Amino acid sequence: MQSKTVAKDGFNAITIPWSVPDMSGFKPGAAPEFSASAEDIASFQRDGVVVLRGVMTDWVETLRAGLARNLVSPEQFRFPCESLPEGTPGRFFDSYCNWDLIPEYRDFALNSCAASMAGQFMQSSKAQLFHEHAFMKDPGTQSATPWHQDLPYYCVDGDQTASVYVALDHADADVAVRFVKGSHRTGKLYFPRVFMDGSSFNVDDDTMAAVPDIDGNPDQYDIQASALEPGDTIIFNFRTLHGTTDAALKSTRRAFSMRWIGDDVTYCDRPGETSPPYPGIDLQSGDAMREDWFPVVWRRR
Ligand SMILES: O=C(O)CCC(=O)C(=O)O
Ligand SMILES: [Fe+2]
Repeated sequence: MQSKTVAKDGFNAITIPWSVPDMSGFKPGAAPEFSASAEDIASFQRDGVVVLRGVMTDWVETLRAGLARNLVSPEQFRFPCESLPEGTPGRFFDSYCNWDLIPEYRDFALNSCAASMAGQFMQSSKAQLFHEHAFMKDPGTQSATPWHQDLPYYCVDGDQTASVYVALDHADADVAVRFVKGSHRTGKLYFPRVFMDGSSFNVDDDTMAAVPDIDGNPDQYDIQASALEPGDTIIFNFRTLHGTTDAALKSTRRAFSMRWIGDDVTYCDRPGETSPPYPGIDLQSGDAMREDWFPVVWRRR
């Protein structure tokens, strides 16, 4: 049976240290180029989210194999986290910052059209790889992914951001990740939350507030929720609010999210610990993100 790896602090456990990615063998410009439609780019800019059906179908098996490797020995990879209290039905596993350790993730990062996709949707001249985040919920799980924005967890600021989220299983609309359309444009940032119980952290950051009660006031929010099939891909801004309900999962739900940063993104020295933490990054707020740690995978031609 798979043993549970409970991170020391609930999450963000440094099991193995961060190291500068080895980019040997990477050929800039060799990955296939995505061709985003003007209409989809406009939707993404307006809503902070766009769903592209079936565009990563060819990568589903590769990413599933990578996640399987991650799950065989979670402690051999970075930031393994179990987000269900002991005795709760199901399993909610996630892990991040392993693209340089898991060959299948690396293959996707460097050889798929994901970087060009992110670059085009961000309307950026380049796409820099920030990190990746893999998720798995087992059948029977009845635990919401709490509504959150990703930016408040991160040591970056800017508007040209995109996660390329690839669904690796079918998910009914009631258990798939949902988005608040337009929430990336309000200028508001909300405290990051622990997935285990939804509690806020870094609450002494006076630039942020608690995430509002979105499910209690559905009329006030334009919520996008739709069923997903393996290979369906969601592009969303790091500021876009997203989360799930706590409806029981009937089947396994795996997903792979790759985080990309564009031209206007700079380092942001947040008051509390960020997730991921990047000890030794040696940057000041406003500095460009260093390209040796966060490689430029795509440049506009
Ligand atoms: O799939 C989920 O439940 C959460 C995904 C998420 O929060 C993300 O990709 O940033
Ligand atoms: Fe998220």
